[in-house]
Amino acid sequence: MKSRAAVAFGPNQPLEIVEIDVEDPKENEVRVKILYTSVCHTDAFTLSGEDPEGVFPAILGHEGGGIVESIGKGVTSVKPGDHVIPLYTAECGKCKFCLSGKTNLCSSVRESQGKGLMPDGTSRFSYQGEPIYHYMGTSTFSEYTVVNEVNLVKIDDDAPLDKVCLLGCGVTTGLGAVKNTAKVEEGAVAAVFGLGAIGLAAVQGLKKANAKRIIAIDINPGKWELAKKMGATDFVNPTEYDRPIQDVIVEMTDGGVDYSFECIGNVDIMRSALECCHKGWGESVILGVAGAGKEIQTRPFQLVTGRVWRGSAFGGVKGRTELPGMVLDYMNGDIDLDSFITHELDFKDINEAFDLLHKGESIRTILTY
Ligand code: NAD
Ligand code: DAO
Ligand code: ZN
Repeated sequence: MKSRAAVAFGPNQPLEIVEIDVEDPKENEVRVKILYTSVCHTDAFTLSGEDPEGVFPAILGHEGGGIVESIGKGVTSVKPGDHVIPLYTAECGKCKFCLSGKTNLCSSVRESQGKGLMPDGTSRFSYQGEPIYHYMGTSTFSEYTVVNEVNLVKIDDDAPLDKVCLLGCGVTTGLGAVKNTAKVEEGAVAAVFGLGAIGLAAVQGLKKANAKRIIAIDINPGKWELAKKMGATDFVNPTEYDRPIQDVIVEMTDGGVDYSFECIGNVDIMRSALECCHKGWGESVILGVAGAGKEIQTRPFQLVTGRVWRGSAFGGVKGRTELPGMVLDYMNGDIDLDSFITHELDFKDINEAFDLLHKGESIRTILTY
């Protein structure tokens, strides 16, 4: 079938809206009509050419919501007409990882997904007869996309897809990092570095966990207002200090925070986030995705003296199991998604959504097909 898509033909080029061909779903695959998508910093990161797994031409996009159009042989968990959210973190429920009870990473389609292909080693997308790569198992920047059944979760039919599409990445990641990865307890003192959607969701998660103090750190003070609305209690702009920001935070907190979250993708700030943690028990969670070849550094003594460094992908959330409940939490008012939506645009203006993110003017832009 024909589909409108925003194709990334090469790194650092604007996306081009073209009409592509989308094949029928094969065995264990589902074709989804995407109704809404938003743009996450990870899409911008891959488009920049810094992503070691980035391949071109590709159809990016991993925060979306839509309706099942057709299913391939063997698909049992969804049917045409179901409302769904694509998942870049698959959940097969059967692999060693899914059965471990220790991680949300699933190995079932990992290899092909990382290559921008479906498990049979081919793509379902083409333009003028040439294949176009998939992205993160989701490719929500196409009106019709094909995903593996394990990369899809059915949600409540009454949930507004133009809002709950945000649970496909950023908000779930921040909330989950606090609840599942750090397991923050009541009364904790925490610092969040970077107040985009991921960091703001971490702030929201900390508020839900009844953290006593939530220190919000960003070089863009335009982010304070939303951070405050989400529950931040203190605001720090690193550009106002001429000494390491970890020293500032350690002083503010009588020795350091119990938990910190790096939500930027900057390896220097990852170090600051670790080193602002309290000796003996402070834990730092890396959420930001750093560029190809970047490495983190600290003195081993920081770990010897009890600080812990962790990382979190999709907030440790198992999408097919947990997302339906999070959608209901939004519908019941227990999760705020609306505050993240700073802009709404037509899908054809997708490059403007990238510009808004780069300029720090948006948190999330909802694009309507
Ligand atoms: P964003 O661009 O909207 O937000 C980043 C924020 O960091 C901005 O507010 C910016 O002003 C701030 N910032 C930049 N440099 C800073 C510095 N030196 N000190 C303090 N603040 C600084 O991005 P986003 O969509 O919220 O994504 C954030 C990061 O999380 C990205 O690296 C993205 O790839 C990653 N991510 C990870 C996961 C995961 O599962 N781990 C999921 C989604 C996104
Ligand atoms: O299973 O080996 C693996 C890799 C899974 C990739 C997880 C990526 C998480 C961070 C990327 C942010 C996506 C928006
Ligand atoms: Zn994302």
